Amino acid sequence: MSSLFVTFEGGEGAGKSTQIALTYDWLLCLGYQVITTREPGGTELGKGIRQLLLQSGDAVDRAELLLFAADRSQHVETKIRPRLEQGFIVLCDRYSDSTIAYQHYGRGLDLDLISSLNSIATQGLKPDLTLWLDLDVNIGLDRAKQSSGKPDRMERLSIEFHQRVAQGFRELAEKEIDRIVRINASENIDNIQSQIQTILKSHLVYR
Ligand code: T5A
Repeated sequence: MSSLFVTFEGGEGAGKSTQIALTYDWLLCLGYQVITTREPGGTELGKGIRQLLLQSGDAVDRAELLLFAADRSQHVETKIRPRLEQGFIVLCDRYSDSTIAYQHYGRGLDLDLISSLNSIATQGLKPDLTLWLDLDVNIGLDRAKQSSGKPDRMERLSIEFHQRVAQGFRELAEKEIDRIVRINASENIDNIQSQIQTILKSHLVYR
């Protein structure tokens, strides 16, 4: 069975975790070997980094960028790549597109710097498919607030920051039309899942 690396991207509260869980169950029922994982926090080391990134308030922008890169480096080498080599389908909640959207478009850090760090951290591993859950920023932030109760460090940033992030995902999707597929995330949960299954079926057949 051939491997497939699928990333889920989008703004806060876009529904990625919800859809990853449903996609995992569906693929498992179809008999595929599949794992779910996330960034930041997909490894033991990453869990500590996640805590620093989302709960501590004092990382400057470059320190934040380096922490996301460290998390990704550990994640790719110890979890994602080994599972892909074993033929698994890997469903990953956020990956390098999030760094471009949040740290470049959102924070304003240099794109070349981010691209270099992404290459170091991923060692060239790109997703086969990226599902971009596109949702109005205000709706997403409301949903995230309702589900978690207490907003994390990133969710507390200004609406303008989150609008820039959304613009980042839009531009990335325009540039990478062969890899990034837009999903209308304002639909209900079942409709979104059926859009995702339709897209994935063509990838599974194709492989
Ligand atoms: N980050 C990450 C960077 O800045 N740079 C990077 O390089 C990386 C990798 C991660 C933070 O780090 C930043 C981005 C983030 O700010 P996180 O906690 O993982 O933090 O944040 P999110 O990925 O945004 O996780 P959320 O849980 O907030 O959002 P999800 O997973 O997109 O949404 P989900 O599925 O949890 O749904 C949220 C709520 O909405 C409901 C759910 O039931 C839930 O209550 N919901 C719906 N309601 C109505 N209709 C639907 N269709 C719904 N779908 C879900």
